[in-house]
Amino acid sequence: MANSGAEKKEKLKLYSYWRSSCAHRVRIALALKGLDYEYIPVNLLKGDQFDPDFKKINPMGTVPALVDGEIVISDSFAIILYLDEKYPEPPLLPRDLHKRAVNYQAASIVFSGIQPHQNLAVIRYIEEKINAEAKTAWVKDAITKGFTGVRSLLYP
Ligand SMILES: N[C@@H](CCC(=O)N[C@@H](CS)C(=O)NCC(=O)O)C(=O)O
Repeated sequence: MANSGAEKKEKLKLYSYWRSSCAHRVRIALALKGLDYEYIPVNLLKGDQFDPDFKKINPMGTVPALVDGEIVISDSFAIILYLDEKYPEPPLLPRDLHKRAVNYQAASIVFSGIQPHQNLAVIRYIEEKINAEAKTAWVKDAITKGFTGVRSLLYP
């Protein structure tokens, strides 16, 4: 029983990379909540994400991944919602349903309309199969379309 008390107090662990926008949004949420956590670096440029030990944490081989005792969550949006539900103060989302929906939509544009198109694996693939110019044009297009969408949503 003494053990289960200790488990409850176990520090959160965040597998992260400093240049990862997905990990960055989780770090922002943790900071807003004032939560202490252990930072475990996963160097994406050196290929740490393919390490079999890391793949046991996140079989997708991406950061971020949050470990909370027995619970492992490996998607930034899911992590942020989990943190907001487990630690409700201060809330990350407005109470107003419409404003909340706008927040979800903006988040969705970022996590499904922008980030996957310019993820490391994707841009490496384009560079390898086509060339560096095609990669840059592709990334620029995805980011421009996405942020144009976010701007129209926030400033209709
Ligand atoms: N939907 C996931 C995507 C995670 C993701 O793609 N992370 C990128 C960094 S932002 C990554 O780890 N990429 C590694 C790679 O492409 O090899 C999330 O929002 O957490």
